[in-house]
Amino acid sequence: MSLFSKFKNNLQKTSNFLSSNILNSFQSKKVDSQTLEELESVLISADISLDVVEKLINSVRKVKASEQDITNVVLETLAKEIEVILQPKEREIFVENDQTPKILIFVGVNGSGKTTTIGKIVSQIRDENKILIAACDTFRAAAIDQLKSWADKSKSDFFSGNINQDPASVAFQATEKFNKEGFDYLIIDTAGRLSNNTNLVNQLIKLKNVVSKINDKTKIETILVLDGTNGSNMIKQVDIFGKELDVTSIIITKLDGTAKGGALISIANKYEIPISYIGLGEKPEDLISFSAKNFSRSILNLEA
Ligand SMILES: Nc1nc2c(ncn2[C@@H]2O[C@H](COP(=O)(O)OP(=O)(O)OP(=O)(O)O)[C@@H](O)[C@H]2O)c(=O)[nH]1
Ligand SMILES: [Mg+2]
Repeated sequence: MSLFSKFKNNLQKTSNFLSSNILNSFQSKKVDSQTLEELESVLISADISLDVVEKLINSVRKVKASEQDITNVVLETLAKEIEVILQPKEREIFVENDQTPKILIFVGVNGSGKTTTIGKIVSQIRDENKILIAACDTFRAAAIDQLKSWADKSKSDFFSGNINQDPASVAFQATEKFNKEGFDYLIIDTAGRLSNNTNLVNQLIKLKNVVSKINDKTKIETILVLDGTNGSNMIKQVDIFGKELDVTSIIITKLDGTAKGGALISIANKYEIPISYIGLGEKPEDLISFSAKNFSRSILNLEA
């Protein structure tokens, strides 16, 4: 299956919602205040933020009434405008032929898809790389087992501590192992919540500081995993995690399960942080490098 078909097939909830409602709005084949108002309401319902909606409406306003196929021109105009917003945020974490080792710390609220995303990434890059996976989610035993099974499947090295051990101390030990044994990547899974009243973000800052203290040579990527079905509530999470943890990239999961995929555009518009992958299902191959063009055309049901 081509990369574009994958986008198109798995973003159908959002694209069905958007394209069918936009088609409905422009039944009159006119671009006037009424159709623009209807379009505005459709875009807002897909969890696209107001400032972005305004930009999009302004671009559609310029569509000439003389156009033969108004709806198609409207969809093309929207796709282009959305692509312009998304384009600067495209970013690959694993660049081909880039041999520099990296430490990747995955953060995000519970259930956002951190552990699954790590599993998918490791399955995709294991052939060319020596990977150490560290289970710094010490909150639940099941979390450690879940990560271990992905490590086993991909034949990656696995490091874990004890249940309820301080996550930063597990990260410390894992980084020591990483330093000594010549790995390409250290991938750190963290908990989305903690057993005591410790503030999650403070605990993660501590973990990151510990890692950078015992390894100040390797680049640390902090990757924020967001649950796409949360729609515009994802914004709150970027606000909470983004600044204090100096997040270097965002991954949005579960976009196969929501009609609110438009929220991704709001995030791209609001923050400088790039988007590296999107999750379009539960299988390893369902984690896909983010592409501005594929995303913007798919959610409007247009061809590649
Ligand atoms: N449909 C779909 N499901 C996904 C995707 N990514 C993750 N999931 C599912 O979401 C659920 C939660 O994923 P986890 O990886 O356990 O989430 P987590 O962030 O590690 O959660 P905690 O460990 O509790 O903090 C699992 O059932 C995953 O299979 C995706 O892209 N699409
Ligand atoms: Mg987890």
